[in-house]
Amino acid sequence: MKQREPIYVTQPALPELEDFIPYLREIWDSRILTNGGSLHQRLEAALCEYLGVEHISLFCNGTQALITAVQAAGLSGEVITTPYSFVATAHSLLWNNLRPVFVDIDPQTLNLDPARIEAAITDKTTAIMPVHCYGHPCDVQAIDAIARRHGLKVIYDAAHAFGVRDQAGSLLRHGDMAVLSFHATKVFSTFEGGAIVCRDEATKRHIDQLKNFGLSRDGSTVEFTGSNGKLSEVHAAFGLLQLQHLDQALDKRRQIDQRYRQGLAGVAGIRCIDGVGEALGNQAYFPILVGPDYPLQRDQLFEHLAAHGIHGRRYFQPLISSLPMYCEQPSSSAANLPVAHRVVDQVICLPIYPNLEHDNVDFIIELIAGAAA
Ligand code: T4K
Repeated sequence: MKQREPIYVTQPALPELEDFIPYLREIWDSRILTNGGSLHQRLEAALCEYLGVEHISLFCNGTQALITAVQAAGLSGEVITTPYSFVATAHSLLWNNLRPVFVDIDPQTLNLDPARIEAAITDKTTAIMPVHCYGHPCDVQAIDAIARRHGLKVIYDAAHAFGVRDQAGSLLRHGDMAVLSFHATKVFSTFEGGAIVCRDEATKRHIDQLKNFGLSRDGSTVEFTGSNGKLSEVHAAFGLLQLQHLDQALDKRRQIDQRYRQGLAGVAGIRCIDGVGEALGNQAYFPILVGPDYPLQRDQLFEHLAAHGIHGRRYFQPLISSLPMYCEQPSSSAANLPVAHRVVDQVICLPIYPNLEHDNVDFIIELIAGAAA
């Protein structure tokens, strides 16, 4: 068998290094390195246009953006969220002294199950924080309707959902705010980075102050207990350059996604996750569920792939609700979260990234199908 380089769950698509130099020269010439310089402003404008949203505030990472979004929303008490996500989702609540209340996920979308949300609402609930997991849309209509009925805010953790559209436009236009991650492992990256998409200029101004220590706009005083969430000019420059290549990168992801789906379609016990209500996906992840009809258990398949140099990930194991700082809460009980517990024992995210060669995709498909044969 041909010797292959190890293949990881993702790999950033980098532009030519030479193309980055003019941006660096601009920074060297201006000597403005951070604090909302011109590249930062250009990236905000470019992202508003690319994503089809009106107000965006850039951040140094998605976690700080989430923490600040929650702070800007002025929440108290309890926030309903999903156990099936990266830990940053719930951590952003703890950082704001809020109690996450975990609600189970929908078995089809793996997103917060709207049918279970209302039973978890108490007189302390002030918001819902759903996650568009793997970039696939939550049931935004149902969630937004519940929020309106109960006077709750909605902050979407849209860390995976860059560029995803539903029938009417950007998925990011739902809820009071939507939070993006531009981490190296995301479809659009600024090395580290993130953003809050919000609905009006006043909220954006407030967020811009919160990410800048709470300083007043003229810098003469401090109005809020803000933090430092700013994105530097070098990061913004990389974002501007990445954006030029993004459509091409997304096309390559789509081809790989299609290849996996076709190749795995006939393999009993393997289920590929579809984006429900998605007009345009971003193919950020390729999760499969290894069901009881497959001859190997999930961990056996995971090890089988790893033995052949294919390093998928079991995102999102362990469930957030199983982690030490969350597991004592009543909503964390396994009985409250049966779907999340089942899915987290079945999932493998297979490698997907723009430069993943098609023969490697075929090799991964063969390994999965071959083990079933
Ligand atoms: N909300 C959700 C739903 C999230 O998924 C995340 C982050 C956040 C909020 C918070 O956003 P940020 O604060 O991160 O902006 C990764 C990422 O660190 C994290 O951003 C991401 N979610 C999470 C799902 O995955 P790890 O620990 O799995 O990453 P790591 O370093 O093991 O990378 C995975 C693979 O990617 C490596 O095996 C190789 C490859 N890789 C990675 C990096 C960092 C590269 O090729 N180059 C790289 O620079 O957490």
